Amino acid sequence: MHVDWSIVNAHPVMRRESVVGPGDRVNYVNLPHVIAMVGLPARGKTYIAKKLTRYLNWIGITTRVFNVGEYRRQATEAYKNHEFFNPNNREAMAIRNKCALDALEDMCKWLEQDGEVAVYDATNTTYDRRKLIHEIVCEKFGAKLFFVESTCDDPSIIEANLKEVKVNSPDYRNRNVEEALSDFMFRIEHYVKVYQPLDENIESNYSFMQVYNAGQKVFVHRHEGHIQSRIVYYLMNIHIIPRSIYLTRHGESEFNALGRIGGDSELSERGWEYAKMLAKYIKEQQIPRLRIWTSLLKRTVQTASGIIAPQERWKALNEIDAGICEEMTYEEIKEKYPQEFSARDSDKFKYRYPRGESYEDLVSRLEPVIMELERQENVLVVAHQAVLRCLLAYFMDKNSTELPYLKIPLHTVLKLTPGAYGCNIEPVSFPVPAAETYREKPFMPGHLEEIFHLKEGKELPLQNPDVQFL
Ligand code: BKS
Ligand code: F6P
Repeated sequence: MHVDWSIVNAHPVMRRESVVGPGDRVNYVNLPHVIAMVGLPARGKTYIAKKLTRYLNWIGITTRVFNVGEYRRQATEAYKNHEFFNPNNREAMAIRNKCALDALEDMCKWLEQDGEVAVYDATNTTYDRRKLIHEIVCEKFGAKLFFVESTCDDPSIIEANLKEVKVNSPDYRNRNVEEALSDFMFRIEHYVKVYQPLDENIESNYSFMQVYNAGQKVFVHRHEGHIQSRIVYYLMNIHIIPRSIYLTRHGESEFNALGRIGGDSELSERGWEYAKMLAKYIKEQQIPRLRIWTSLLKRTVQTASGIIAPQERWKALNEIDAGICEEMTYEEIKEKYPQEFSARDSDKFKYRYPRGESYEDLVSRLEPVIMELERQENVLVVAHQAVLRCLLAYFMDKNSTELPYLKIPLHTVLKLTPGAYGCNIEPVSFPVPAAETYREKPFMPGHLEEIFHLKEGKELPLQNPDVQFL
């Protein structure tokens, strides 16, 4: 196959000057990484690629998927049938090879500019193909390469995959389910004929991991460095058992009503009202093996106190530490520390309260919570506004600019149900009024809206029950 080597003449080793200031997050990625998927169709490669990418972006590593199937759909007319994937179809093979190389080229270009990790989502099922990837990615481009192979012989998992994602593929837009399934089975057969699983003897110099039956067994060969071990650890912890994760803030606290941030106040009367309704709702739902997680603060413990289910307390779920601004209103912060107040508006994700935390700090503190949530089945997390923004950003794939402004109203449960390629979110609002604690990003840093001007003892206005979750 002809390869245009000019695309891969950059030297990423030399290009990255990392300047780390005090309090900056350490940059774990000094060489760009390529994660190349391996496996037959319908083995969850795209699932792993997307999910892993969402995780790495959330922990602050700039990651992107390059899906060769999408290149193929761009490069060809509407898909006809599995004959396109017949290895003896020379015309189609030329198109497929070109798409594979185009995606590799774009991937290297992206890694050269701003990317840290690229996930190369294709079948990559032959020794030759992996050798080519290794030559381009490692020898020519100088990036690190890690193959992730998914093998699966559990018919029920494969069937779930075919029915959840393959029949909905753009390739089968105008086909019925039976046609799509039968064509896809033939498509898999074309790959089975030429499939060469990763081999620790033949490909002994590659770094790779193999996952059998969605994590029943894992094999790791020559893994190298921090990122690769994080990836192995992450993939060892995920599962595909259907479940839901319920997120809620505590009921309205005394401080919420007064517009004060942080602290450890008790629930207000309305907060207790919510706690009762929440317990009733959870009881009615009859969620199997439900576990309840709260923070160590009184307001979350009180909110969960009426729920009959095993409970765990996590210090990691405590609200963002506002340092010298703890227990103040936004108005007081603006008066006492005007520069701090507007600095926070300028970069809310990175801004760290003096002697306190930033949202970025929160994400690191919550990483073990996310990992444990991945391991669990049904869980209700009772936590706080800033903490839940971080958790929701992980599940809904929101970036660090959107994250600190996500809307998490009081007295609302967000029911998250993981699907094939992302989470479904269903807000459940409860008819108990509560203070409006949401402050939008102002048009000018440091500007404080009228509703937050609270004279002695005055309370915050109430949330508008109609426009709660957007
Ligand atoms: C819809 N899926 O191993 Cl660590 C349904 N299908 C199922 N074989 C999937 C994806 C979308 C996910 C996995 C998998 C699969 C067939 C598979 C999977 C693979 C590895 C890991 C976790 C899940
Ligand atoms: O106002 C309630 C609260 O949970 C405070 O304890 C916390 O400091 C704040 O929300 C976080 O929200 P924001 O980052 O928007 O100030």
